[in-house]
Amino acid sequence: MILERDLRQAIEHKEFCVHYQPVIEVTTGQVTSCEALVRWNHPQKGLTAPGYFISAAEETGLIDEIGTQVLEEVCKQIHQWKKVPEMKAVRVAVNLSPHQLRNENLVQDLQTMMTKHGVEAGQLSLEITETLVMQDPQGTAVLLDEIRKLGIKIYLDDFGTGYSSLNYLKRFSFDVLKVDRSFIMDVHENEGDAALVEAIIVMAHKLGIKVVAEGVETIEQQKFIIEQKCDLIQGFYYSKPLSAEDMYDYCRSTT
Ligand code: G
Ligand code: G
Ligand code: MN
Ligand code: NA
Repeated sequence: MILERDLRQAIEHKEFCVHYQPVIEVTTGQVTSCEALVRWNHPQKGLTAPGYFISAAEETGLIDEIGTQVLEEVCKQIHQWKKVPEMKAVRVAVNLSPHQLRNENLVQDLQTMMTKHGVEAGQLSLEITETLVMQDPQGTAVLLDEIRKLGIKIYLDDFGTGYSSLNYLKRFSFDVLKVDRSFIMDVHENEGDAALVEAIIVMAHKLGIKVVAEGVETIEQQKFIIEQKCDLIQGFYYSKPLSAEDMYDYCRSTT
């Protein structure tokens, strides 16, 4: 069990770091973006994944401060990568918890960090979930418009697992939709999943939204996804989440 005290101490000691999972653009085969995934470099347990601490961070509200550290780290990294030919076009998407979207300083904080680190429009994106949108559709719509004005693209994460109405897809004009990995898992052997994934991609494209297939692990899944004209692919088939250094090596080896 994680204690609030431990999390506070971890924030104070800056024990969080960020890993990056490459996202491959199907038409070029290049890494054009990645997802930032927070890790806790725990003094005893070593590097731990969000599954271990995110819910505790959300319940205590400490996710706001962790999120700020993550955004700061990502903005710094974008600034570093801008100097490197293989990395300067790689965009970074950061996950946001519902709690963070309710923080009234969010837009100001994002603006401040982008200016401080010279992050330009298009370099930073945010991933939010359907659950979050559902909690306050009206308020979220207004907020997302403000965020978009900063040049930040909005991804709808874990698509298909929540309870949101299809109507939201139209109303919120998301830039990118991420098909949840539970639909991808059996896509090449389950007709129902195949039909759903196919339909999601067609629908998104008609609405002008790009699609990421998450959790692609095998060549069979990859082939199916490409046949369906999915735009982007993320998953262990290409790479697990990597440290910034390893991400650089990965991009260098694929360009
Ligand atoms: O344990 P695992 O790595 O599978 O957990 C991934 C989950 O943690 C995903 O649902 C992802 O959205 C969430 N997550 C990863 N990094 C961050 C982050 O920086 N902030 C927030 N709020 N959630 C994150
Ligand atoms: O909820 P979200 O989509 O943000 O979760 C991202 C999580 O999914 C990360 O923890 C990442 O490690 C995990 N992930 C990424 N690719 C794969 C994959 O191909 N298979 C599995 N099982 N998990 C993956
Ligand atoms: Mn995500
Ligand atoms: Na997801």
